[in-house]
Amino acid sequence: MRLTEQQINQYNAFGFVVICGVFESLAVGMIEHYMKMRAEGPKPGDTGGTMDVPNDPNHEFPRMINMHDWDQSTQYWATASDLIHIAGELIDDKPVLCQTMLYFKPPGGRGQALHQDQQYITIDPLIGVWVALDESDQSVGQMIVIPKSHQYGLLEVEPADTSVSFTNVQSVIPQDAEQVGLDMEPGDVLFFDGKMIHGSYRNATTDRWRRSFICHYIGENSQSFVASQGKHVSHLKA
Ligand SMILES: O=C(O)CCC(=O)C(=O)O
Repeated sequence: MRLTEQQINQYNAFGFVVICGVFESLAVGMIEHYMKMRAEGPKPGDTGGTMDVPNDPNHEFPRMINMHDWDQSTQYWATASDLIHIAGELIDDKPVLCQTMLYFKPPGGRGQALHQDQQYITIDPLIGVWVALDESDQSVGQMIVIPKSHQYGLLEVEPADTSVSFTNVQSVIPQDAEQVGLDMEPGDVLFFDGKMIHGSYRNATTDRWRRSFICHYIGENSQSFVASQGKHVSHLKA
């Protein structure tokens, strides 16, 4: 699959692009695979979110991380030629997988406060790849993006509202920023720049899941950097 010039321009100008249907034939099987894996019990690095909201269903279905280290299917999907190819076109380098995650987001589950991925992973360029496994719309806590926010550079972090976010840290959001929700179908893929502000709100439904497969890639020529004081999630003042 090759991107059009318009898709590449959209990524560069807005910090993200959605490519429809890339994983359409895989979404159902992936849900089955990860639900079975989740039912096996705890996995290394599980994140159920802050404990101040004990009834958050994310505690029962915590987000998995770096499954590609111990699960062959994840390794296969995360290096699927379409993802690698598109990521490579967008960062103009050979992509290297650096992280995988599976966010279950059951009915009622909290979202993740708005942030820049480089407030977590200090390597540049960095590209996030978010694969919708279920239909994702406003009521299930779809992905929220702030178009063009990659142009702000790395921003400061501040405490997040943990009544709606399972993480306790977020980006300081510039005043003129406009939040846009992305409606996505199973198998649609969002590619986004490591500095583009994004996140999600609570799954407000009682009967729908919002599962997503998330990969992060750096380029072979990407470089590590040190975030200035106050701009990395680890700098959040207690
Ligand atoms: O899936 C979400 O709601 C947020 C995921 C996210 O922000 C991320 O993977 O960096």
